[in-house]
Amino acid sequence: MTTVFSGIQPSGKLTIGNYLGALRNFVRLQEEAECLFCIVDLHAITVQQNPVELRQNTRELAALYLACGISQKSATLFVQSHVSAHAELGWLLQCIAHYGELGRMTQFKDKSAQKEVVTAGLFTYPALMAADILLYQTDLVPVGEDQKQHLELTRDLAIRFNNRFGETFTVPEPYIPKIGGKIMSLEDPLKKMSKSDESAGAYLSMLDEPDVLRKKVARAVTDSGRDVRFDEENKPAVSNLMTIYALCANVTMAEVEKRYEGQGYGPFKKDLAEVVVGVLEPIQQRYRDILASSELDDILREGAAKAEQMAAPTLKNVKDKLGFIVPA
Ligand code: ATP
Ligand code: LTN
Repeated sequence: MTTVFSGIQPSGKLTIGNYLGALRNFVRLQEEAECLFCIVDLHAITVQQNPVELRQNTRELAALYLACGISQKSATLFVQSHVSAHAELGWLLQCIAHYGELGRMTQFKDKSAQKEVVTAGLFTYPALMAADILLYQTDLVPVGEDQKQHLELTRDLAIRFNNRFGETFTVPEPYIPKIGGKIMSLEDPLKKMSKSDESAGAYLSMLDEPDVLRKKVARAVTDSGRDVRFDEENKPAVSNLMTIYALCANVTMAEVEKRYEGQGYGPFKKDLAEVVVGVLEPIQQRYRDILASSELDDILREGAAKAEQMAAPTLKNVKDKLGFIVPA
């Protein structure tokens, strides 16, 4: 059976980009594969986090996973710091990764660019991500397009380790949706939609109130002209909105173009807001119910226990291959 692993950082409110690029596909994959989904709190602290907020964001992200349809019966949901094998293999892979290749990661370059303080953890971040994935002999990693380079590094580290020490890790494949792999900002269609954008108008948060979603869609930038036509090069803003529409309404791009032919942007944006609200409102309702219940902590405890068991043989094998002795 195929093994799937993915992780999301508890570093703020998720956007519709996180949902369409990643989470939505997690829900689909859990029906057909052995799935592990992780809340990667160790990754979140590569930039400064407020402890009170981190604790809250972690529980909220767990509730959101469940509200989107991740089920304890079909998948293993857990918090990264609950399974110490992640930090442990993370260190071991830091000693396999090269300084130069980590320095070439564009996410590191972007995230360190405007910062006064850059932690060593932000730099070695991809080695920990590789550990997350390789611990479970993962075949498939569903992520957004921005993670492609990290996945390539993960594959390189697996291959390097296997070549040097003998077959140890499965070499994983990325699973990046062709449509929705990179949802763009509502204010600047050349920038990725990001939950850490300083302007809240740039993203649709999964937990924004319906009226806030409607306002943000109404204010989203469009391109010159008035045709609702998919053309990423000449109409990046409208094409991005059409992508969100097509994915939320489950229709093809051709169908979106047909529906709004000759109507201009106004009616399209009005309907887009309703289509988005239609997807997010039921998730928000379930989210509130789950967050208020006590089942969350039980699910995370059971998830960690299961993940720990699954990770143990790989970690043991890696230590053995490296030449560590077993304590007497
Ligand atoms: P930030 O934007 O705050 O830097 P992030 O959203 O990129 O963080 P995560 O929350 O860990 O970081 O991302 C979770 C998943 O969502 C990843 O698989 C990532 O590739 C995907 N993702 C993030 N932003 C988008 C986007 N705009 N479009 C599609 N997928 C995205
Ligand atoms: N680096 C990813 C989050 C992440 C991840 C993972 C994704 C950490 N570990 C393992 C897939 C598999 C991000 O910043 N979005």
